[in-house]
Amino acid sequence: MTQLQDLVHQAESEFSAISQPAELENAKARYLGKSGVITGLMKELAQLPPEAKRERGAAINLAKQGIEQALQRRRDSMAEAELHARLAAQAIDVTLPGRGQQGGGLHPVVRSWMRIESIFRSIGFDVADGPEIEDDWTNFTALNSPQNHPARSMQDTFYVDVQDARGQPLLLRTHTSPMQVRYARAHVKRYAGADMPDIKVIAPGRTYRVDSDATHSPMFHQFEGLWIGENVSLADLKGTYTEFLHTFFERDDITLRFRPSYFPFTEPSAEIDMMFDSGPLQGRWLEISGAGQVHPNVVRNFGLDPERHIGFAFGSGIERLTMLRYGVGDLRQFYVGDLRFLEQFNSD
Ligand code: 2NL
Repeated sequence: MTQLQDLVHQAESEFSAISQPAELENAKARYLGKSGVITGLMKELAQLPPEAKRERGAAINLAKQGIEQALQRRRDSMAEAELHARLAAQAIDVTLPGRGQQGGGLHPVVRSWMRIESIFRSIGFDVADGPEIEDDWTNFTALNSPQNHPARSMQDTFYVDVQDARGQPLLLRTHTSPMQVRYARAHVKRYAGADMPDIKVIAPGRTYRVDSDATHSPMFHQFEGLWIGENVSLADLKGTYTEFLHTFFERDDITLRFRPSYFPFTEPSAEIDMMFDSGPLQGRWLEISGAGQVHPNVVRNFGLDPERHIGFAFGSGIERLTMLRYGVGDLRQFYVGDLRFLEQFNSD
């Protein structure tokens, strides 16, 4: 092998041992640069006779081309390696199997809420709606709650730092009653006394109280019922609530008990207790609702004469009814959003 072929091979193996572009450019200078090996050989040509000069010059040129090609090959392969490395680093594994479509479901409290609405609609009740941020008059005063009632204190109620037209701070409604107050007043105004149909409405929704432990959540769901007419009695309350419980729990072997109690907005007032006559909860009295005959002051605040209009109201917790229907032991399960809990209610 000639000295020039050796030189080309030496350059080739030197280039291929290099992995950094800057090093490759240094190596190039050693062969092809101003004081490089090839340039040196070219300079030596001057001393040769013309015939040998041409021959030697052609051979050096060939070697120079060989080195330039080796350089270009190494540049190309380095660029390609760099591209591969970049693509590998940014790779998206398109072979990963998809997660598929997850079926959503309704929250158990919402399922109860919907069942309650449809049961009461089926026996002639309308469904009211209203704001969760209420004014003091509609949430408390209209419902005959005295100014010094503990429910009106900062410790029991979430107040909002905004005042209403009467200069009272707004609050998060502490019960669903204010929806019924609004509904009843709008109803009375609409019929202006002439041939007014009964007020027969339920009001389901979120309510808020400063309270949090195993059996109390600062936000919970309630539904209240209100039936006012010229001849509505506590017998109607008993019939209505019994019918509701039988339909809600899908069973007739339930015993009800009305136990005397006190609420500012009803007189007389009662707690409604229920008992399953069979099954795992058999024989245990369960507090299920508050109720009573609507207080004359509340009837007056609806814009009606309590000597002529009379009726009843009740209020129950939707979480509590849902726990009894499905056998849920801890109220807090409803609020943590654990799918292993929630998924159990998607098929009833
Ligand atoms: C309870 C007590 C009750 C009412 C709610 C009511 C509503 C109006 C007028 C009069 Cl607009 N009363 N609602 C009456 C009695 C009891 O609920 O502790 N429920 C869980």
